[in-house]
Amino acid sequence: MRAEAGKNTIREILSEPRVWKECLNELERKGVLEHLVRELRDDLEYVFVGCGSSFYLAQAAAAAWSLIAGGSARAVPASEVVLFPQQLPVPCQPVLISRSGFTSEVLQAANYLERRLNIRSLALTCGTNTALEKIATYTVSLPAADEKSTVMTRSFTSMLLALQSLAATRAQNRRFRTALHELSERTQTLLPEIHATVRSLVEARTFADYVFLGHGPLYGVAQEAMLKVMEMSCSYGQCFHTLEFRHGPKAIVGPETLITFFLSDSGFEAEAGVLAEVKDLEGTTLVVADQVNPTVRRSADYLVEFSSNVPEAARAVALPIPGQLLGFYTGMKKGLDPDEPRNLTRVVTLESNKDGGLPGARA
Ligand code: F1P
Repeated sequence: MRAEAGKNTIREILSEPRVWKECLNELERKGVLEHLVRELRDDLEYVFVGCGSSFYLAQAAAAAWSLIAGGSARAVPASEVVLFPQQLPVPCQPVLISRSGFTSEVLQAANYLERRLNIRSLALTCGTNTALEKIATYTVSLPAADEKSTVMTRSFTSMLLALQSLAATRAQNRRFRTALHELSERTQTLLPEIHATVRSLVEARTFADYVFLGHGPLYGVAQEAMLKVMEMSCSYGQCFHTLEFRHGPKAIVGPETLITFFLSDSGFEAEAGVLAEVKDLEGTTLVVADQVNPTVRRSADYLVEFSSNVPEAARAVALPIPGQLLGFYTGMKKGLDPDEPRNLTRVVTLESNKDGGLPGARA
């Protein structure tokens, strides 16, 4: 294994709270969000679009958007926009998310929305001079959150943070925008403890497979945690809405399966019921929450408790960190290099077909 294995990825994960603050300050200094609130439609359904981690980010953002700004919102993989455009609500307010700004499916979706449907879209990226910004009507870029690594970590949380701040700006909720700054400070303080908890979990135990559970904005967070473990450690991961786990997937529970619960406020009691059942079946549990009660504490083999005291939706920005660290240290333990994940490239670009669309896609 490279002597420098994982150097970039761990540095980028541990920089997240500082980078969040940098991004928020930059957005506020330039008045970017206030301008967008004036330009974007507020009477249409928001459709968040992305691929891979950026799709899971879109899922978390869509759920948080409804909680913070009200109104309906959904997340759609960019490939679905291209292959099944009929499912899109038209008109809508699209938000296209892509760290690189060069992912082919996202570019295809942007072209379809802007040039076929004549819809003005917002692009959110960490790149500069990207292909995406040449298509989208509006672009927000967060270069401070970009990564050298293939896998997305701080770009995921920083772009989610920006979208939450946009939602709070639209809702004229100054308290929420302040809470996002407080979350950055709280997470900075807690980071060494989170780091130590996850590192000791991986050093102490080896698991056959991984399950991640969450509801609301934390479902997208659970999806992303699953992807981090798959990408960085080549392990088998699955993700479900927490209460959905009872409807069949619970059959796989055993000591060799690590089941991570991202506990919400809104669903806390119901989610804690699933946690108790998993413990009764001798599953191994990692609980990630803001605050827990003694019953949940007893059912948590491993516990990350943020005690952030910020609104529930805002915490979705910080809760991905334990999942990122779990993927990182599991990969390192297996002798892999998280900076160079197997089979992956940093950007997925596809040759267009003769009509300029995705290979195999009808024009
Ligand atoms: C999204 C993405 C990542 C994945 C890998 C390839 O890219 O699919 O989610 O981890 O890095 O790219 P982007 O559209 O956000 O640049």
